Amino acid sequence: MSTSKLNTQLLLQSITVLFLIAISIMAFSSLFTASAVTQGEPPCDNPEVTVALEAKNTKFNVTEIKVPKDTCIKIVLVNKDDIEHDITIDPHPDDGFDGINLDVGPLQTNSTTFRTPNKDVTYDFYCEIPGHRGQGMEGKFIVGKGNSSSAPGFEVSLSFIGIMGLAAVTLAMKQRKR
Ligand SMILES: [Cu+2]
Repeated sequence: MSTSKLNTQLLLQSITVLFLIAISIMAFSSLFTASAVTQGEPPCDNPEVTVALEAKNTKFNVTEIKVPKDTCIKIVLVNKDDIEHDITIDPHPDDGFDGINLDVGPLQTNSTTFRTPNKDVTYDFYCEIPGHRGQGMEGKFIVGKGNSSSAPGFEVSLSFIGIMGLAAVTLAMKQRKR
């Protein structure tokens, strides 16, 4: 084998190894990002977006709330009924989201603040007073672009590429030693 051919081969091997290392780092950093989100969102003091809702005749006046992700939200619930209502969003620990549970007495107004998860996702919101959800007191709480089926698949495939990359690097190293 001539020297130039050997050099080209070595260069190609080096490029391949660097490329695989880069992909592995990308995949692993995405795993770290995902685990950082599970730490739980801190409460927020300075709402950037206010969402006002009305409860009347055991109905919410909206069935869809759209909010940006990783944003401090103030939610205001105005109760026009002479019975108690609330607005509940279940906790989603995987997203670092603690959920909300805001009670509002008859003909009262109440508010709370919370930070949305840093993720495009859709949750349900509802009134947890027995029977109210069944009467239609529910809706969709859409964060960012809402649920997208491609995002988790992309992360999984990226991790897969990372693992395969590491395997390829290990193989290349072993072959070099021969
Ligand atoms: Cu209710």
